[in-house]
Amino acid sequence: DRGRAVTGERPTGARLNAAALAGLAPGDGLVLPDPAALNASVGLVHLGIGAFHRAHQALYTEDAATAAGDSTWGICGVTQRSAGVRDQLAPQDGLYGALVRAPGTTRLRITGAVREVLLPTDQAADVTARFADPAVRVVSLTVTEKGYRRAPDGSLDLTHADVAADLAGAGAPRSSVGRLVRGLQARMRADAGPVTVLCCDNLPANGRVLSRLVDDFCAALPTREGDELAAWLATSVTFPSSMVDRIVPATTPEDVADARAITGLEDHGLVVTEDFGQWVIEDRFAAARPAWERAGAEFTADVEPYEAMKLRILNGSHSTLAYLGALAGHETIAQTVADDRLREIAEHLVTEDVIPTLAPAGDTDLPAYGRQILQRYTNPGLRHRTVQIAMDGSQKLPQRLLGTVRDRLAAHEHAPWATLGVAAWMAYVASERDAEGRELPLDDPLADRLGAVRGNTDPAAVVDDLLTVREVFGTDLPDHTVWRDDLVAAVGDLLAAPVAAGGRTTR
Ligand code: CS2
Repeated sequence: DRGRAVTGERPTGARLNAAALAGLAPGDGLVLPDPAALNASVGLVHLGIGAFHRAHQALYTEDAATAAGDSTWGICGVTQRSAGVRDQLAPQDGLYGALVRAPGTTRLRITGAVREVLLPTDQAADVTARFADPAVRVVSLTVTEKGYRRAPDGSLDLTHADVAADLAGAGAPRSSVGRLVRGLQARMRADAGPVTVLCCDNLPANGRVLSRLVDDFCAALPTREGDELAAWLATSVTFPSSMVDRIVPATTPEDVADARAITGLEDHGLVVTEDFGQWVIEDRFAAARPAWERAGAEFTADVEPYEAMKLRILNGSHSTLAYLGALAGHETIAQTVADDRLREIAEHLVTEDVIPTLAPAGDTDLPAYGRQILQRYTNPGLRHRTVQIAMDGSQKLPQRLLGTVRDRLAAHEHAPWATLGVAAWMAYVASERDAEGRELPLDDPLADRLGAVRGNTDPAAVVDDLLTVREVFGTDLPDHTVWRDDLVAAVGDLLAAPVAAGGRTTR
């Protein structure tokens, strides 16, 4: 078997925690944290402690701290709204496992990177105290694309009820930007010193995007209050951009059972991921940071080419495969790329449409980078569901596919494969069921608006209606009639017959 590294018997149902950790021995397939990590003090606050953070930045942070022998970088994770992660990790002394699935092998890494989890609606004062703590020198975020509450023009949506409440300042902050700005304000008042705000969401120029939203929030505050805060931010806080990459599907009961088979313990905080990770960070810190370079992160003066490369090649092909795969009745991305016609679409997308739009990213070999990504998708151990990636399409399409479309159109070229990806999103939104008759969920913050085309089988009507969604297509793309006609043709093909079911869409 996997070399079960458990010493002694334990009652079934025993939970992973610090005491149970002492009874485990590292071995084949089981990696344990340095016990000293459990005594680390909090140095980093993370907003949005979902599975992605726990499988990516948290592990880099733990590795960096171990390599540097620095015990001042424990993580305080702040959940967005639900008590889930806090209730999973608190009884486990913050410990959880990352099940790393490579083709043919699985290992379980237990980590102690997260030292505290706070539920902001319940523990607002504790969140504020962390922001105001001089020992905290980095605040990072993964709150997902929709978590930034942007208006169609990219500014902070001041009309959103949560943002408006946070500006009014009554009660605990409810929006991510509000929570961040109110926390920074507490830090200023406490004179707790400079801090770096590090955005780790899949948005291009993510540091600049966040810095602008923070500025918008300050500008909407009463003048004196806003000016004072803006002046402090200008001298004490930086917002570097970063490119993050690691595939982290939702944890399944099978993953939990596999982890249990290795440790004999229940882990309610388990995450599952691949044996690949990348993190490229703009080197612009206002204060100290973990020695992330010792854990494999790369630092660079200009991260934007890396972000465009990753968003357009990986996330662009991921979303395209997710919509095409879901329509065709494929449950996972691995199943989707096992379908030759769908895999070929992703290959064409990367090499013919995306790569010509990209600037060099360091010395990255772009075709090889693209091939490696498509290879990662074949990993049979990752049951990454197409409908999981399909969610929040309105928030994802612009940076994943529409930048490619715009750049190709500006160069007087077609972008047939990226256009097919956009058409697949439209067909997905319009379809109530997949090729096998199973229901397709429409999980999107704009679902009310998008839902108007659900069940509509007229491709021109679907395209023309969805093109008016300014949050997605802006004001330029709807006017591009040639592109609109290409979309109508592709949506027509997909609605008539999804690709794998024999549609005409592969050119
Ligand atoms: C995926 C990403 O869910 C999605 O939309 O495309 O989460 C993807 O797995 C990561 O960005 C990979 O780094």
